[in-house]
Amino acid sequence: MRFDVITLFPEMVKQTAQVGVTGKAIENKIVTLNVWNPRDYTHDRHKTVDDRPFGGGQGMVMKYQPLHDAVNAAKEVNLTQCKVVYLSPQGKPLNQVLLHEAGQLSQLILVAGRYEGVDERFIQRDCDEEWSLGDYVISGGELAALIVIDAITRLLPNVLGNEQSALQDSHSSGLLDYPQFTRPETLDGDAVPDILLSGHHADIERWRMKQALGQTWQKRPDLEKRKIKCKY
Ligand code: 4FV
Repeated sequence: MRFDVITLFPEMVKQTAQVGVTGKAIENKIVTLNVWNPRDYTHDRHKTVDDRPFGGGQGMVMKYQPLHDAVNAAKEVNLTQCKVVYLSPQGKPLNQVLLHEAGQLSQLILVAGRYEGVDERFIQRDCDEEWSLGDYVISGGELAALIVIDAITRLLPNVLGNEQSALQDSHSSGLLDYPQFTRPETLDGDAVPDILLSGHHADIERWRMKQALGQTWQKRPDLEKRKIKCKY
């Protein structure tokens, strides 16, 4: 799968993606990552990518033309299953279902905004969808793009050591995760649940499912059961 990120901070994206699961997936050529800086598609001496908002208001808005040309450059590879997504607080809330579907694409072009955002005509004319990390504002869309890349990459075949672990991730099953424990067995009298030391795998699985259901009911009753059939 190919990821392209349109960003004013290409190095931030490239360097962060080289770490951990995404870095390994890039090294193993399971995913490729290309970054495109709108500033490289400006035609004025000052390489202007933003301007003041019409109608007044604070901050600056990213101009249409550099963004448009950067997206076109990313599209030149001409992969069929391609989607252009703008990351913003106005977007569709990110969740595992949306990310799992995106993992079926050949190319995902992620547009990271800065300042107060981008010219609305760019969203309407050049973007297929708008996605949001959540109902809050961050300084730039790069962190959102990196989260999308990480969350999709771990769902791809042969990325995680044990493919099942993507299936068992919380939210992949539509439930929150069960509690995890590791050594020491007792921490100031606070012991690991006996069942986990029993070696009875069927009983442990049953206990874990009950815990996941309980955690979900208690912490996130809003989660309907999102049964995801991963492709492997
Ligand atoms: C955001 C979010 C987000 C808004 C202005 C970047 C910032 C600046 N992106 N989910 N929430 N973006 O706050 O994705 O352009």
